Amino acid sequence: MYTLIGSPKTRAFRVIWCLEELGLEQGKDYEIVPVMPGGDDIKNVNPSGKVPALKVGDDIIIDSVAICQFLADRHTNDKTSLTFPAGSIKRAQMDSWIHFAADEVDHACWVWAKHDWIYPEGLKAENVKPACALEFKKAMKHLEQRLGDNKFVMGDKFTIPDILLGQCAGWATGMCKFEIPEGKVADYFKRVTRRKGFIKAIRVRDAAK
Ligand SMILES: N[C@@H](CCC(=O)N[C@@H](CS)C(=O)NCC(=O)O)C(=O)O
Repeated sequence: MYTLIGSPKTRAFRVIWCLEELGLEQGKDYEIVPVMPGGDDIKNVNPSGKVPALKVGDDIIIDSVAICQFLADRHTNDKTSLTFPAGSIKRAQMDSWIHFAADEVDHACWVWAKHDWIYPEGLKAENVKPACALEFKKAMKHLEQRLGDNKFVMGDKFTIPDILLGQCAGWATGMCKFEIPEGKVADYFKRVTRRKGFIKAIRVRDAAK
């Protein structure tokens, strides 16, 4: 039984989506300790107080991307796979998409959030939010170019970066009010968020405290 530490309203949601895509079930295969950042439950396992973390037996894995990579590697089988073998070109290309999601998309949304509601008044800087909107717009252009006519970022196969990008798109539209360009990019996000795994993860999120 895995223990996911972190409220499903945080980046822990990515991990829930990943678990559900892999066919793992809450209560049977994983449980959630739905805490917000900074409390003792998380500080006891991660000094920064950031969520999520995953408890695997006596071990702890910190960081949503590392957790998703671990789960995808461990639970790949004939029916389900969210990744490619380590050392393959496909794996390196998938990893490149993961860094794109983290550096260009997550970053724009997260810095926006810091300068909107996370930092205290004295630390919020003028013009940072419009700069983040610009960075996001550029990232969406790059996404459109790299995606081409593919169904998912790695082609026909749905993989971890699709989870990261799909979750960030929720922040972008819901929290930051950034625009998702119509056409290939909007269609891609619709495809990703219509998946059964996403719908199940939303149910888990909404049922959590
Ligand atoms: N790269 C980390 C980032 C973790 C992170 O920043 N989580 C947020 C919640 S979504 C948090 O705990 N923030 C508290 C803080 O920045 O102090 C990951 O993907 O897990």
